[in-house]
Amino acid sequence: MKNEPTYNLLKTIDYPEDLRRLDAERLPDICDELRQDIIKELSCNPGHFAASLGTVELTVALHYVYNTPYDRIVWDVGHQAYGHKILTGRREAFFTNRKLGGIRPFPSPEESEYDTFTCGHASNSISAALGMSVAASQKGEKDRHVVAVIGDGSMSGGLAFEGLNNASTTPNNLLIILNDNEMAIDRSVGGMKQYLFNLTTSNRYNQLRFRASRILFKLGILNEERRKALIRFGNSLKSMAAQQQNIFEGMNIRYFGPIDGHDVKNLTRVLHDIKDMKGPKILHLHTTKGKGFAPAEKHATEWHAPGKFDPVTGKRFVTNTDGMPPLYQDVFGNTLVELAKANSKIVGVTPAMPSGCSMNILMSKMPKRAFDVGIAEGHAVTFSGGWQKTDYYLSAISILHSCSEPMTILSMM
Ligand SMILES: Cc1ncc(C[n+]2csc(CCOP(=O)(O)OP(=O)(O)O)c2C)c(N)n1
Repeated sequence: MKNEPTYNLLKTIDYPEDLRRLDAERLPDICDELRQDIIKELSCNPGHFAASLGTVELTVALHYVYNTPYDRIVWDVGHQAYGHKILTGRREAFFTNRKLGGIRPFPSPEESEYDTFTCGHASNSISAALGMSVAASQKGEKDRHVVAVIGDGSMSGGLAFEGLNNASTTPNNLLIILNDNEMAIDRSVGGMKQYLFNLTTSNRYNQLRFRASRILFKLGILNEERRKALIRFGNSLKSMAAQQQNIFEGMNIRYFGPIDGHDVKNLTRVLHDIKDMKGPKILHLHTTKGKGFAPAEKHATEWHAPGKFDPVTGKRFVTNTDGMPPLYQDVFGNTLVELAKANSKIVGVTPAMPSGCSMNILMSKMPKRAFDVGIAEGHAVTFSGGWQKTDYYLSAISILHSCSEPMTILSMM
């Protein structure tokens, strides 16, 4: 953090149309000022921090390339959208974030026409955006673009797969942006995370292919009709090289990336290039949660929602809890360990909230008896039900975490 942040450029941006008037060369400066603004505001008025730092360049690029609010951006969860709020008419009001009568922490259509869907729930952006995209084509709004922004953690949720499944066969022009920082609140888990990691390793192939198709489009050699045949050819080549089929392209969803989600100028160029391509598309970005604030980059889980902190040193101001009751989640986490010690048939299951519900205590003490199953509440409950039906484990505990209140299910205790 610079000691004296200045917002010379940012203060000229009240709405995205002001941003769109800027020369693309100025975008890195805007990103810098936006990031400093988020850091400064959040240091004294706490909220979700690391996720919004990781989407600064994406936010600027989206509002620069797309004609918002006519074009629609759907944020998954919405905890990464502070930059979006600041650029869409709420810069002056941002200090009231999360305060009584102030602006809301997550996007909300009741607050702004730029907020296209009420956020909070993970994994629903693809479905919501697909609905908007299909409705737009049915209404003949050929020029209206719809973009869903989803994190790699939220991509592990069943609802995201339901959306992809539907997007693959229902005619639409949706763009899905996969914001892959390898983190949910804790580290991302599961096969999707591993799959995305493997895609990264074939990065060079993807970039070459993307550049080649851009040139072919520009030369008029590649058009929409030839595109599908070429994708299939490209897919076969890539699948052969990686000995693995691209899941998205296998579902007829054109895949681009992975590219650096912090290179705002390149990101803007890529968005321009793919904006008007027909059919569903996915753009895979690599980002760093907490980008631009060293302590948050290093410890993204702690800095997911860190409370107040010193914006220069990064020292967090821990509230004095003397005389206060313990946190609900800590009572839960410690009690779970006590119960598990007393009853060997108890296991813990959490849908991507090990630190949020303090099941990480059980995870560190009895790693074989605690499971993070990803952002997948329905699966968590049914998985626990499966345990409960075996002869070995008559009891299972699963935790549902919906934003702030952990809910405990004790089955067959
Ligand atoms: C259905 C549901 N389950 C759990 C949560 C709690 N939660 C909020 S953010 C988050 C992590 C999201 O990770 P990702 O999508 O990768 O976004 P990132 O934080 O990395 O930007 C979780 C689990 C939620 N909001 N909704």
